[in-house]
Amino acid sequence: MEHIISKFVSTSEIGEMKPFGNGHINDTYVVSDREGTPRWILQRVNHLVFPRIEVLQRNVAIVSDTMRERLEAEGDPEAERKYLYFFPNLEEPEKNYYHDGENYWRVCRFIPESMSMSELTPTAAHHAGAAFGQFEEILSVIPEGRLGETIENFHSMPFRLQQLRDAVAQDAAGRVAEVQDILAEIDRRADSMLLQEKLYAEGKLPKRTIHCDTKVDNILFDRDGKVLCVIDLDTVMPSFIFSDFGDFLRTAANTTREDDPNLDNVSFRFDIFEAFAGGYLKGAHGFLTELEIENLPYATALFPYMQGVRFLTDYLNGDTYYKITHPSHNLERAANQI
Ligand code: ADP
Ligand code: GN1
Ligand code: MG
Repeated sequence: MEHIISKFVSTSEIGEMKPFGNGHINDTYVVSDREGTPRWILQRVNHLVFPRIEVLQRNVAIVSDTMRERLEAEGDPEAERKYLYFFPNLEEPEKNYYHDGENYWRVCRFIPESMSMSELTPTAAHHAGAAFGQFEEILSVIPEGRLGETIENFHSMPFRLQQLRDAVAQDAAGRVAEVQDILAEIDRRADSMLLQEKLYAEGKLPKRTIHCDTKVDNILFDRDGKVLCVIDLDTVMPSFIFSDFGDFLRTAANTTREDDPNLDNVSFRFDIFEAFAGGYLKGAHGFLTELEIENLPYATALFPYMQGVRFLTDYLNGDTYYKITHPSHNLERAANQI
């Protein structure tokens, strides 16, 4: 590990290193300096999920530069804590990652005195809404075609349903028989969930550069519940704004965590919905169309549904995508979301 981080930071500076956060995809470590102050985030990028690492790392650089330029233009004194900075590879400074022959690694600046919050107050949800709306507004200056697609069809509902059907047909882990009820529930709702693709095909819905993974863990707050920084830029790409609205509420408005197996605990917090929607409309009002605004409630239903489909697909495939802690984990997550 020390060998890897020394590709980005001089070894004489490096102290302790510990696993960090609870992302489902990459392996994340916090690295401290010799005084014990956390200074860097080291990540092993999951290249099974993100096979096009060059495209991915170019995208995150473009996005973080765009954020930095805006913050600096506004003269924000806290700018350094409000965007992700990726360190160049010391041996190949044109690259912001290191390939050790097998794995891909990157290092970004640790955002000091920041925290993830899984349970939000309405005020914090309002700030988060404004932050994601503003994030989309800032990224709207990136010319079309400049960002590559890091995962194809990432939030396409027909594609995710097709993946589920393929998983059912293959039954790789021999689990299809036990999930008939939840499959029937998914089937019953499928048509109504395809609205965004239908509106897009009719030329009524635009694609915009959006975050595409706005779960509540991907926003860092300061000690007063104010948003510091939108993180996890791996999936920033052109898609429908419903993703950013729906995926945040999927996590933040759930009265429990996304993998709570006790479904009695799962409910929807309207106070969080109202506060987040208010903040989002404030941050994004300059560019949203009437149709986008009208369909925000649909987005709120779509994302738990799509996530349920994705978790169930992974369960049927034998847990090849999301990190799990026990064999029924993906099934519990799917039931919770549906
Ligand atoms: P994953 O794609 O696996 O979710 P993330 O990039 O979201 O990976 O990182 C995982 C967690 O690590 C985040 O939820 C957050 O808690 C923490 N984290 C990531 N980057 C930073 C950073 N620059 N400063 C502080 N914490 C961070
Ligand atoms: C993954 O990387 P992380 O944990 O922030 C996933 C999201 C899912 C989420 C479900 C690249 O997000 O799409 O919504 O898990 N990221 C990828 O918790 O697939
Ligand atoms: Mg994350």
